[in-house]
Amino acid sequence: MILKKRSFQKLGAAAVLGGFCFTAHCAHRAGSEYNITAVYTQSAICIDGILDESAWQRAAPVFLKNNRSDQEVNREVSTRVMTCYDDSTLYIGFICNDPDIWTRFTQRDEHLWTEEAVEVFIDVDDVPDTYVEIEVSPANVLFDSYIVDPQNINIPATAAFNLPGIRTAVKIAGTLNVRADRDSSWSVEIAVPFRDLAMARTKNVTAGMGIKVNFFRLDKNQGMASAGYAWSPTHGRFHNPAAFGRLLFKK
Ligand SMILES: [Ca+2]
Ligand SMILES: [Ca+2]
Ligand SMILES: [Ca+2]
Repeated sequence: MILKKRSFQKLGAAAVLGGFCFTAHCAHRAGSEYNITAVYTQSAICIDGILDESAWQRAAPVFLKNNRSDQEVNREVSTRVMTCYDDSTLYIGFICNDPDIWTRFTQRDEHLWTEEAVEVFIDVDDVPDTYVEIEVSPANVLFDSYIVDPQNINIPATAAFNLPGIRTAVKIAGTLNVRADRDSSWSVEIAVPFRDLAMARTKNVTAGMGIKVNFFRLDKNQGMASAGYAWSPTHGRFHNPAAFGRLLFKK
């Protein structure tokens, strides 16, 4: 573990002091027009990659756009993202339309962004340069890291960070890594305990709180150009905290 204990403590303290910031000064950022609401659920979410729980039905989806052009993407490669939460856990769901679903990675913290993946950035302490990055591949391989300097990311050091309680699952409608046929979609469920984000000091979030997040996807299909999709587009590198939108918690 290269991330020092001091950094964890700093993260925890800042999470408490910053209070999952939902204050007026947060709204001045470039991504401030992007809001997504996490609906509260008392019934369990089964992390199986199938978004059939009632909470997902109640959660209003957001759609990812082309990260460079800001344009909506074609339906065959469109991406929906939904969020919900309970007293202990934040849940993030992706549904990715995809005619060609593939990935070669098999091990945690491999460089998923060079192939196909969905990504979630979560700024838990309202310090713009520090945030958690989560990626999941179509084979349900996880990359999790804690970014401390978005302009100069030391990948081995940041990837040494692990969210101890994270659970992920992927369900594929199609054939993974069979590239001659035509696939339909892959869906992802991610469960992140709040205690992993706030380092055991902030155990619960409450309605009215907000945290800054962004969602991305990398897609490379046979016969099509490589594409990066974003909720709040950065028009370049994904690592642009100024573009983060806001995740609001509603009971
Ligand atoms: Ca499920
Ligand atoms: Ca694809
Ligand atoms: Ca990691």
